[in-house]
Amino acid sequence: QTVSLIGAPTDVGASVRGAGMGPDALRVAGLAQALHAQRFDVVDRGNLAGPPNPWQAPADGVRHLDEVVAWNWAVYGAVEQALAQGQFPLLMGGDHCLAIGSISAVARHCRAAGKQLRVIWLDAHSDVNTATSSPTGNLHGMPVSCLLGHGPKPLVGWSGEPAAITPEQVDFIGIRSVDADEKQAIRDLGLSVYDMRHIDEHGMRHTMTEVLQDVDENTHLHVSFDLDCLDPMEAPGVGTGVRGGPTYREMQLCMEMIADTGRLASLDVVEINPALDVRNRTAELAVEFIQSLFGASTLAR
Ligand code: DIR
Ligand code: MN
Ligand code: MN
Ligand code: MN
Repeated sequence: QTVSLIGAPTDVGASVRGAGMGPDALRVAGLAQALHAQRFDVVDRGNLAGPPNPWQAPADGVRHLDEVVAWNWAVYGAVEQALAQGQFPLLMGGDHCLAIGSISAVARHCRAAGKQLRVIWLDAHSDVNTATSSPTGNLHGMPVSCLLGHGPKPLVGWSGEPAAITPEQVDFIGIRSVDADEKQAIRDLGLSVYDMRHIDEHGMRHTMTEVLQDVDENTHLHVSFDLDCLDPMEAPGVGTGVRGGPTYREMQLCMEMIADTGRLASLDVVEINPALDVRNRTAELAVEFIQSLFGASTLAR
């Protein structure tokens, strides 16, 4: 299959600058070459264009709404086009607000193709704030709400339905930072949050077995991979790191178990911040995990 690399170099959804350099960090870390070595065809579509970061304070509870809409619209179009061409869209962010456009396009595609969409959200944060609940106003903390139909109006309904996904379609892994009102939202919506305590108690293997148990031939698996999911000891190049994340080995197992389903069909790799990184280590780490997601294993050919 052909993997379509889509660069979205922006940090408009964040309040720490630098994630806009993520796409080039992944290129420099050899993402295309790594996938090519795994015998995938790779097309790098280059970077999407969008507005600069105006660096303004939040208005009505959200920062940079117009810019976030513009960037997501570009992402939506590129992901939609890749899927229409039968390619695998790999979004290189950019901050996590870009998952709104990416997953909205995937949801629309799945409905047209009669596929069952499942989203795996790998993150330290639950990203289910709204304009009223958010303590920061940053839209990278709200993409899940937007996808569930509860975001600011201009960011909702892009999939062609009021909500791109329902709460049953998303599982969160690695969570350890949830704002006060997000806790209530998680309960009210009935979201499946496998937090770090769950992973501590049950292990990554059991956790992923639960998450993947009803994936079948008709499933389209989308992974939305926020690099701050990892422990900051492993991945220092992120804007909002939280200690106590999965180890390198735990995350590798998570990726390998997803790969084993054979159903991974689209991917976001977001929140790499080269301005805070150590010799591009976080992008290099991301490339290793992406290789595992695409089926690399120590002993299999
Ligand atoms: C925080 C941080 N919960 C917020 N969110 C982040 O701003 O809503 N998400 N960093 O990745
Ligand atoms: Mn996130
Ligand atoms: Mn995060
Ligand atoms: Mn369990």
